[in-house]
Amino acid sequence: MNIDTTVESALAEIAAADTEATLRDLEVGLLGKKGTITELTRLIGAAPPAERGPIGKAINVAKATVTQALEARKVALVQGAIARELADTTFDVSVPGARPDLGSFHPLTLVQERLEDIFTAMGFMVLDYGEVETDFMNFEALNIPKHHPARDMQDTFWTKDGHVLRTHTSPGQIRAMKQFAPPFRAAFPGKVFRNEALDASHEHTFHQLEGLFVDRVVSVAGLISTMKIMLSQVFEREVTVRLRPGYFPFVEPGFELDMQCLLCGGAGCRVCKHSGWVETLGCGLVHPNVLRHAGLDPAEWQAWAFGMGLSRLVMMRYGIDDIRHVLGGDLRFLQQFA
Ligand code: FA5
Repeated sequence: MNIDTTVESALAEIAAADTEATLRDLEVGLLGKKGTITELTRLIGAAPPAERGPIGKAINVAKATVTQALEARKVALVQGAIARELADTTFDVSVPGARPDLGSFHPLTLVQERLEDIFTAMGFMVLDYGEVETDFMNFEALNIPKHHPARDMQDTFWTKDGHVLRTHTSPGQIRAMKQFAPPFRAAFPGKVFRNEALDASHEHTFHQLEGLFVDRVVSVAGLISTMKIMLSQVFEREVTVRLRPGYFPFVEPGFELDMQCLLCGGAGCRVCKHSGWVETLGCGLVHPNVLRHAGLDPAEWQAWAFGMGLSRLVMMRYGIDDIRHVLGGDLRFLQQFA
C-alpha cells in the first residue's frame, strides 16, 4: 500500500467517472468504511512509532485531496447535465407542467376544528382521550353495571383481554372529572365504535364530540341554550331543534336533541329516514352516581353533559347523504373539499 499511488489512481478514477451514480459508488469505494483511502490508516499501525506521525499527516492530506476531487467532479457533472438540457432545442418550456395533487382537510377535521373554536370561545378546554377503554370507564362508572339492559343499547367490540373499543365519548366525563378540579368546562372529540347494522346514517366507526360542564349549580336551560348556540354557529344560520325525553343511565333527566334535517329541509329523505328530523345528540344532567364514581360530592357539585354525533353533523354541514362516504376513503369524495 502506497499513499501516493493510491491517491493517483483514485484521482484518475474520479476524472473518468461520467455519471453522478458512478461517482457516488466511487465515493463509497474510496472513503467508505472499507474504502481504499480509509484503509490507508492501517499503515499507521504497521509503521515504527517514530514514523507514525508523518504517515498520519500524509493520509489526512490524501483524504482531503480525494474529497476535494470528488466534490469538484460532482459539480462539473451537474453543471454538464444542466448545460445539456438547456442546449436541447426540443425542450419546450411553454408546455404546461403536471400539476401536483393538492391535499385538503377532511370534512370531519373541518367541522371538528370549527367546533373546537366555538367551545374554546365559550371557555371549554379541548381534551383528547384514548379509543380503547376499560369496562369500568365505558360502562360501570357511567352507571351501567354488568347485566344492565342499557349495555345492549350500544353493541360493543371487545378486545381479547376484556377491554372495549369505546362505544361513546362519555368515558371522558369520568377521566376529566378525575383529572381537573371543578368548576371546569371541557369538550372531547373522538372516534367511537359500535358493532351495529350499517345504513345511510349508521356506521360501525364514527365520531362524537362530548361536552361536560361542572359547577356548583348548573341548569337544563343552560345546557339547551349552549346546544342551540353551538349548532347555529356551526351551520351559520338558525337551526330548528326539538327536545325529547331520552334515557341514558348516566344522566337524569336525559334528553335526545334532534335537528331538523338540513338536507331535505324537513320534508323527509333517506338520511332522516323520511321523518324530517336527525337524531343529533344525547344530553342531560350528570347522574349523582357518576359524579361519585369520578370522586365528586353530588351535594357540592352538579354537571351537565352532551354527546353529539359529529359524523352526522358533517353530513348536514356538507349535504352528504350517506355516512359511509365519511370514512370511506374515496379520493373522488375527498377531492370535493380541496
Ligand atoms: C350516546 O352515545 C351518549 N353517550 C350520549 C350522551 C352523552 C348522552 C352525555 C347524555 C350525556 P347515543 O347512542 O344516542 O348516545 O349517540 C349519540 C349520538 O351519536 C347520536 O345522537 C347520533 O348522532 C350519533 N350516533 C349514534 N350511533 C351512531 C352510528 N351508528 N353512526 C353514526 N352516528 C351515530
